[in-house]
Amino acid sequence: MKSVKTQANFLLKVLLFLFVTGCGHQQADNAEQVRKPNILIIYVDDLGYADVGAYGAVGVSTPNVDRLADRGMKFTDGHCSAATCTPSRYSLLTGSYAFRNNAAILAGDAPLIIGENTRTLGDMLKEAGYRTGVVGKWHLGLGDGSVDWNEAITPGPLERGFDYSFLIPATGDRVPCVYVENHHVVGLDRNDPITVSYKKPVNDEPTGMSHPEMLKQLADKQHSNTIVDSISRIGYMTGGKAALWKDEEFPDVLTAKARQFMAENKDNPFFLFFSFHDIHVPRMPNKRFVGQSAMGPRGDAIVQMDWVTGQLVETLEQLGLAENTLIIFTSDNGPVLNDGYEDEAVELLGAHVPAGPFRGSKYSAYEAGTRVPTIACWPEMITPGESNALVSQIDLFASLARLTGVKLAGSDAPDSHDMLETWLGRSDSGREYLIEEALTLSLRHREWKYIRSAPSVRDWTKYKGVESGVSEVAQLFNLHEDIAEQNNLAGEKEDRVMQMDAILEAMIAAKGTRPGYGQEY
Ligand code: NG6
Ligand code: CA
Repeated sequence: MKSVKTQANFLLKVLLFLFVTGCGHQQADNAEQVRKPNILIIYVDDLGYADVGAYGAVGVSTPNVDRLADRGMKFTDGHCSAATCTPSRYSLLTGSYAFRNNAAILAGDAPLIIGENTRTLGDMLKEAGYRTGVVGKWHLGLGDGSVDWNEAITPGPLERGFDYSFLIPATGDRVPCVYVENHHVVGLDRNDPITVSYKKPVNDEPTGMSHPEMLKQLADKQHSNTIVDSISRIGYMTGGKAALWKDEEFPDVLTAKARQFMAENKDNPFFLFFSFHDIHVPRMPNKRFVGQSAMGPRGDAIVQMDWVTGQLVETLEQLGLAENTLIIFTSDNGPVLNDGYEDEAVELLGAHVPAGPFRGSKYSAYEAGTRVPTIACWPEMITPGESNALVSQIDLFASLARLTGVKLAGSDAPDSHDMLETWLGRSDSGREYLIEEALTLSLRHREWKYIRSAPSVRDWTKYKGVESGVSEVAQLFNLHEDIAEQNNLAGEKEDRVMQMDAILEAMIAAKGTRPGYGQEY
């Protein structure tokens, strides 16, 4: 039981906060009266629903993430917007469904896919007076189509709403394997320029294909191009030897950059998008974490991720910012075991079930593709609890706009709904409709899940052990009765299928679905 004093304090804060955030046009002026919270999005890569203790992990323990869940709102129906990385990140940062921009997994030399006239979460929070930074995996493309890694790399995050960036440009398994800080590759020797190609080898150095004996982990064909740090990657690169990263240093390098950003901005409200490489392949945890789980590299990468999460929270505590920082902890897509490297993720899984009670995985149209751990922790303002409301990362844009007193205009965040009350645990009502993007589109409507039929399944899903969820017939599930999507009701509920398909079509055809902009869904 909370003491009367704590309850009174809490009530006072809530009243003050409601006054600040809920008074329409008065917002901007009044917002000055209360210090805006710092906002830290902790974005894990490929983390499944039950890959952390708070959501049922058994093969690994995650005390730091669990502590966030204990102290915050834990959502059981929280979603990234797509079952792969680039589209989810695109939606998180733009509040727009990724299909509107054909956003799909990008090569490491792809141009920036966020257009010049698209306002990002960073832009919006800058307008609210925030200092904005992104540290970690980007995977939204860089440059304008002919990126030269030896010159200023632009446009990138700095041209899209961020004051600071320190990036793994694409993924850990894609070249170029160098960090990019603001506009430049870190530690580049001008006499050893970088060349990157996704089409053909750029030198005659060994590849994973030609020299598997040089590798720490064997890889499939797609991941068997240039070898960097004894790991073969997707794509070819040469040069930049002094700048090449070491995978095992990711946790320390990224944590240090995040710490520095937070410390430098401790007197401003700041927004930090901390974007993990963990637990994506190649899973190369630092030796401090090797053997810390029962599941080999995939589990050890989860332990590493948990440690970094703890470091971020500890930094906030040391800076005296922990109470007034809103932390959103979540993932960019569901779990996958075999994603191209032989790291025994399948063999050492034991009783651990990465997707929890849900069917599918990363890439899949079934729930596990997008239903991911989702925690909102803000000690000053959120009362700890659990919520079953349907929430999506796509709504963070509009929700944080209201939180910080920014009015969305015109085509900003076209699919983002203001769900602030739900994110803060003050309302139980979730999204009425939500599109889930995978190899096909699905529509959630309360307990209903409709998966649109699509013609073909890609071959790679088979060898990865991924259930794509794509079928040549429509699928309809009642998630209240059938959480594991086993019983396709499409045949017996044709009316509902037609209705949901029509709504999905209308949502696709609309220029947006945000209330006040486009067709409201
Ligand atoms: C795929 C890679 C996979 C991973 C993924 C991106 C295959 C055969 N290969 O092309 O290993 O890199 O892209 O993952 O699937 S994501 O989390 O960034 O979307
Ligand atoms: Ca991912």
